[in-house]
Amino acid sequence: MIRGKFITLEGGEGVGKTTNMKYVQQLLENTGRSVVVTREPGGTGMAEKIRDILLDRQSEGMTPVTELLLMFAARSQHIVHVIEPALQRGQWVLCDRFTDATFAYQGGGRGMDVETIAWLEQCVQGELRPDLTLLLDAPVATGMGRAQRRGDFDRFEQEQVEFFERVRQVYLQRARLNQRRFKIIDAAQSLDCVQKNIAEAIAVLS
Ligand code: Z5A
Repeated sequence: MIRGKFITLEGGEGVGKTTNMKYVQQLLENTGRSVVVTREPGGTGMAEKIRDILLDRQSEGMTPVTELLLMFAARSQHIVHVIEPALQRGQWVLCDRFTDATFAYQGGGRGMDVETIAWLEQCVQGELRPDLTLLLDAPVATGMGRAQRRGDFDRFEQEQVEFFERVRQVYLQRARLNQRRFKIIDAAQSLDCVQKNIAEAIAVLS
């Protein structure tokens, strides 16, 4: 059995990850792939409960350490019960956010130590890394403007512009350091242009 590929969508708030997940799924299925679509934090019953705690505005006193550990606790469940079995069955896994988000949000946003995050990454994931990461990148104001039209903010969406600027810079820095894995998509463009760029990136992989 040929192992499947692991594709992640990343980016700041409101850049269009959710909008484009279906499109990427369709592209892959059109080439005959069996695709498992999932998200982080979440993707299993227990991990979705952890997601609820992480996003709940009532969890206001949550410390950055708790937040970081909960992200990796959810990820451990997700990898063992969903991601790894699917890849071993030869399915392709398409995930809305993964560990790059932890480096960006907990590292960049909250200022947690990068080496600690890298250590947790190794403990929880072993050698597992995405084969392709589509980084949807747009100015923070563009993404926040789109997300705000939706109303109803979760615990992360209450953060200030400076927080999301740091998140964006860490994403871009990681993309520069891992050019073979990352494809940066200009998400400020029209949806048609964004999807054309996504299709080109996916074509290289398949
Ligand atoms: N988090 C973390 O801190 N650490 C971690 O390790 C992980 C996650 C894994 C939940 O993520 C939170 O978890 C997240 C980071 C944290 N918090 N934040 N912020 P999430 O992925 O569930 O939530 P999100 O990032 O806030 O997603 P979002 O706001 O739903 O953004 P999106 O999915 O990228 O955007 P969208 O819903 O597809 O699009 C937003 C609107 O823009 C919508 O009306 C679209 O129709 C519109 N749109 C999309 N593309 C375009 C274009 N090209 N032009 C015009 N309009 C567009």
